Parts: sequence; structure tokens; C-alpha cells
Amino acid sequence: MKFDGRITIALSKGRIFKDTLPLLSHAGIIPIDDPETSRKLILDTNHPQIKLVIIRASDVPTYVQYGAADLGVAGKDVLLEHGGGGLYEPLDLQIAKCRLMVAGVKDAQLSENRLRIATKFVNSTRRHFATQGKQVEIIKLYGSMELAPLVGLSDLIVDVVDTGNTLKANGLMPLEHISDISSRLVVNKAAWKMKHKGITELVGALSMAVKERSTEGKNND
Ligand code: PRT
Ligand code: MG
Repeated sequence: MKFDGRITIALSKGRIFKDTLPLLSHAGIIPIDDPETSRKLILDTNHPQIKLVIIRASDVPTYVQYGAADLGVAGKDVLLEHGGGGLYEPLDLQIAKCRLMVAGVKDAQLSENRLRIATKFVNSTRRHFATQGKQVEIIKLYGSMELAPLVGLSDLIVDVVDTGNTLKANGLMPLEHISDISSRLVVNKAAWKMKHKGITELVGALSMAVKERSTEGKNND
């Protein structure tokens, strides 16, 4: 496939990179360096016009919003916190799936007035408890939320959960489901107009890759 113009795609290391790679490769885009071993933050691909920038997962929407990257891949959890300004979200890539959950110790009181909730998902947490009409005090953390209830920092946490093993290993359990999460392709609104041809081709190719992957999945069932 031929793409018009230069296109930069923002990705984070780890599960998003790992799961996006096969989709990109389906669209004919193959990175030349491996971000897990290379220290480069800008990766060339087999396609001279397409570059990948490797950044923190929670920074992806910001890079794309400001046009420092034309496209990016970000978890819906991260997008809900960012707010989505300056971005289109044309495609659910159906990768890095998990659930945003309220969690705590087994007999945690969910009805106490003025619960303390530790989380890095401040906006989603505020929205969730506001819908229930509950007063909560939110304590912003940047990681290892599971520790907070164990040391008396909070009553509950809000975090993304996949297997639930991390909660379990720390004597916690999922208590309430907030939303299902998967990673989304995001596109800078100005780039969508300025580089329309290249970007729509790329979105189309990725969309085909997602569809084929899901039918392969069904055939394997
Ligand atoms: O690591 P960094 O601080 O840079 O950012 P990040 O942790 O947000 O990035 P990364 O790469 O870990 O996650 C990127 C995206 O993957 C997230 O924004 C989610 O949309 C998605 N995702 C899917 C997950 C998980 N599954 C997941 N399990 N993100 C994080 N986790 C954490 C979870 O919070 C728990 O602490 O992994 C741990 C193990 O989960 P269990 O339930 O399988 O034990
Ligand atoms: Mg992480």
C-alpha cells in the first residue's frame, strides 16, 4: 500500500505496542527497530513516510491533540481521563482489553458516606460515584493503587483489571464494574483534514486488520 505524505504514529511500549504490531503489519507497516531493546524514541518503519514515536501510554492523547503525532493508540481509560479534545476516535482496535473497576477488601463498605478512593483515573472515578449520588474523596496516585487500601490510605481503589491476579495477590477483589476498556486509534483533527488521503487509507487498512482478526478469532472457537 502507498501512503501519501509523512505520517507519525504514537504508541506506548508494552502491551499496546505488542498488540498493535500485528495490525500495523497487516497494513504493510513494519518497524525497523524493536522499542523493547532500542533506546530510540523515534522508530523508522519499512515505509519511508511513516514513523513511530514511543511514549508513555498516558501521554499519547496529548501528543496527538497537539499534532506532534498524527495518529496514536491509547486505552479508553486514558482517553476518558484526557477528555478527547482535538482528537477523532475512528476505530476500536479491540486490543489490550480490560475493565475499569472499583476494588477493595472483601467486606469493604461501599455505602459509607465520604469514601476515600485512590486512583489515577480521577475523572472516571468522580463521574462514576457522582452518578450514584455518592460523596467521595479522591486521592490521585500514579501507580501501585493496590497498596492504598492495605496501608490505610484509602477505603477503595479504581483501577483497570485484566485477569484480577494483581488484586487477588494483594487480598483485594473487584467490587463494581465501571466500564469495559479497549485501545482506540486516535487521530489529530487537523491532520485528518490536511493528510486526509494518507490517513483514511491507513485507518481503512487497520480497520480491515481488526475485522479479519475478529473473524479469525471466531473461526478458531
Ligand atoms: O506503565 P505506564 O505508567 O507507562 O502506563 P500504563 O500502565 O497505563 O501503560 P500500560 O502499557 O501498562 O497499559 C496501557 C493500556 O493497556 C492501559 O491504558 C489499558 O487500557 C490497557 N490494559 C489492559 C491494562 C491492563 N490490561 C492491565 N492489566 N493496563 C494496565 N493493567 C495493569 C492493572 O492495572 C494491574 O495493575 O496490569 C496489572 C495486572 O492486571 P491483572 O488484572 O491481569 O492482574
Ligand atoms: Mg503499566
